[in-house]
Amino acid sequence: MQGHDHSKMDKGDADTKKSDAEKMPATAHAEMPHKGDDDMTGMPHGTVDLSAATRATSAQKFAWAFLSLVLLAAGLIFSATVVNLNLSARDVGGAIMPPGMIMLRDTPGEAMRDMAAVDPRHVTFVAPANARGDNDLQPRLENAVKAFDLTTSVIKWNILPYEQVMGYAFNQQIPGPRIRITEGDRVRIRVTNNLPESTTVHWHGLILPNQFDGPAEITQEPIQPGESYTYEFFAQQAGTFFYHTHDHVDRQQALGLYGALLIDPRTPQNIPAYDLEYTVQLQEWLEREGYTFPAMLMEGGLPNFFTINGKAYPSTDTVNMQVGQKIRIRFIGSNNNFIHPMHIHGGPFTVVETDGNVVPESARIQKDTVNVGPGERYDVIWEAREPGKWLLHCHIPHHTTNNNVEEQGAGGLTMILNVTP
Ligand SMILES: [Cu+2]
Repeated sequence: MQGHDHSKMDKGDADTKKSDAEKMPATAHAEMPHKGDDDMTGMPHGTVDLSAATRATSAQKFAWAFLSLVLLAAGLIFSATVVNLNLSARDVGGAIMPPGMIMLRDTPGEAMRDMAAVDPRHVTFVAPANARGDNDLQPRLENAVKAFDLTTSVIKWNILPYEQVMGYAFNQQIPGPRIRITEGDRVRIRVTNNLPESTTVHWHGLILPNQFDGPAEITQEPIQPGESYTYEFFAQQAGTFFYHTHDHVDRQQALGLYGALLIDPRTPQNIPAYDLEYTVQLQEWLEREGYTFPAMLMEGGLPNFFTINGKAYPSTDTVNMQVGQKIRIRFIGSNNNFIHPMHIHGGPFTVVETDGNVVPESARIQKDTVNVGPGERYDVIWEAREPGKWLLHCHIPHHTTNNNVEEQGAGGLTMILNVTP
């Protein structure tokens, strides 16, 4: 078509258009005789063949292929300097990582699995929105041994009416059920693991045979999914203790695997009298876009929700008291990451027990704030001196917010001691 007479072509075009307009089928025009139709291509008249002009030469094709390969190689080399390309789908397939997690080329798949979100497909129970944790667990008597059953599983749990997390739970509640025994009891606790990963249980602070202490791979084989392990010991202490996972603790305890273990003394202890008691178990949570990640002090792992006994304020309990009454608060450091300076408004309390040990009268101190570090317990007795709503809360203000928002004056690690005259 090169060298085609444009005036002729234009004329032909005009003819064709005219013919089309005069009800000729569009396909028919190729057969139409055209005056002066002298091109050698056999192309329908009026069509311009530009293929020769746009067709790539071999040299051009080679250049593009070479450039593509160079860019691909550069991309791979750059990626290999930044991320770990050795990871396979078997290592981290399906893992959802927290936003902000730093994943460099030396980040192993195990670290990613450790920080990954709870897989929603592993949830086997949805707790009612108003369910509470820390319920009394009743023992069976087996030849004078108090026998308890604990079962781990993945559940959905409301920390607020509108905020549902996916947690690891003992007996489908967070915190796990309260085990309350008496000094001198022999206890047998059968732990069945229904988690997607292995676990164990540690009896924090107790004097017991080493094989029942719980550290995975150190004193026992981890309890594999679907398997059980029975712990048995004699309670020779009294006080406030707790139990928690001791296998991948940074993940599992941060997702809810802990519970109170209270041992009452066989004979009265030398601590001041009190009228009520309340146990406070602390936890940090990381919940983003419907996924629950184990909160931890790693980039991307910082918590945005905080709970007392599995609930964030304003869903925490309110304790009703009367002026003159005394309450024993048992603070349990079931929190995994932060030291929480727990403060009570309305006057000082007396620290009567630390880590399950009675504070001798001569060493007893009064405070209004006590730092509850991970693993620590503080038993304090607070007297209701004035009527009103007295706050019990963490004194790190971010820990008294829900996803950085205050609701009804507070959030997270806050609860109310409501004192009437
Ligand atoms: Cu705090």
